[in-house]
Amino acid sequence: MEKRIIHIDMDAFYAQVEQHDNPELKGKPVIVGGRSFNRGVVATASYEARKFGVHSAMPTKTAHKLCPDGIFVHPRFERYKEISAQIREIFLSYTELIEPLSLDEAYLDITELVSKETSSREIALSIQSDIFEKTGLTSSSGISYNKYLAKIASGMNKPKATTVIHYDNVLEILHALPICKFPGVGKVTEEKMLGLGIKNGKDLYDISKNDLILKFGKRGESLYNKARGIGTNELTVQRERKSVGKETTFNYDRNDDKEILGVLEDLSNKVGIRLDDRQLAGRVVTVKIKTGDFETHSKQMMTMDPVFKGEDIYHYAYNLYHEVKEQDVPIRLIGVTVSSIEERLYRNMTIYDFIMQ
Ligand code: DCP
Ligand code: MG
Repeated sequence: MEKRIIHIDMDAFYAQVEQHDNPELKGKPVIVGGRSFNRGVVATASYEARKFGVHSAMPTKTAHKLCPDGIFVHPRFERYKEISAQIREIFLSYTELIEPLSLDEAYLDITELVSKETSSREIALSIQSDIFEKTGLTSSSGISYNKYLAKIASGMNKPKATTVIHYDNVLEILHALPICKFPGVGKVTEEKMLGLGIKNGKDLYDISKNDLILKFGKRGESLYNKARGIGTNELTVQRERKSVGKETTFNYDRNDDKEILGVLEDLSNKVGIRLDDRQLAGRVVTVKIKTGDFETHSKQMMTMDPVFKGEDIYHYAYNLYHEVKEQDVPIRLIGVTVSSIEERLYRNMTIYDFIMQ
């Protein structure tokens, strides 16, 4: 059966986050990356900066030359990860068939969600609007019957676009596509292609499979298929989560129980929120510490009931901490994990509660 795959990719991700969090940067050429003039590299640039020719992986020095009025910003990975997790939650509210590719892009298999009443385009638009509502950020999506075509589609009309490639228009689109836009064709392959006179998908289409294998070895066949709209539609879905944990590394070694327990309580609450959001609970709590001289120690115990509330997790974590922490040995890291995970039938009830009623 024909599948419907969406590829979603945030627009100018890091730069857009910086513009969102600091409205003074809106509408301005923002360049995120290493600010060191001699060694820094651009991670990404806002669309305003791209007009000057600035792009990912370019040395900061070159970006300065091309765009002297650019605003150079250091990346804040924690923030990008946080937004990535929010986006993941939105995907999960549609389907569990998700293959994340990086912080800002993923494939979703929405075959089962498409119906007479709801087209794949409508589903894509709805996901994009949920993302905007939750994060204030725009994204682009591509829809097709396999993965690499969905990825090509999402890049075709960026930003804020939704693009469909189907059997009727696939060859027309692929023929006109510059060779560097084919997934898997990096800088080196592009150079080699251009050297052989292959500038676009049409040039690639016109080369025989044998010649491609001769020139590109094992990848020849895949390139031959890519020129023809042939590719896999099977997602590599992440395995079900086996544990939920949080840890903190201190900026100096700590020994004060009260202080450390405060952090442990905070971590327990965060783990609780994550479990609760996913309607999960777990039967084993583990506390891990790393001492100032990098020794790792951990202790775990079974819980009476499956736990998911921060306060319950902390109750176990508190006792485990006292078992694992040695007096007068400062620690640099503490973490708490809940494992042996199971699903909760109802939002505020564990399966156990349910059976007991
Ligand atoms: N990134 C990076 N170094 C690269 C490429 C990307 O650090 N060489 C980071 C910064 C990007 C993020 O990954 O914001 C996502 O990469 P994309 O390729 O999706 O690029 P953008 O989201 O920035 O822009 P686009 O609108 O083209 O997707
Ligand atoms: Mg992107």
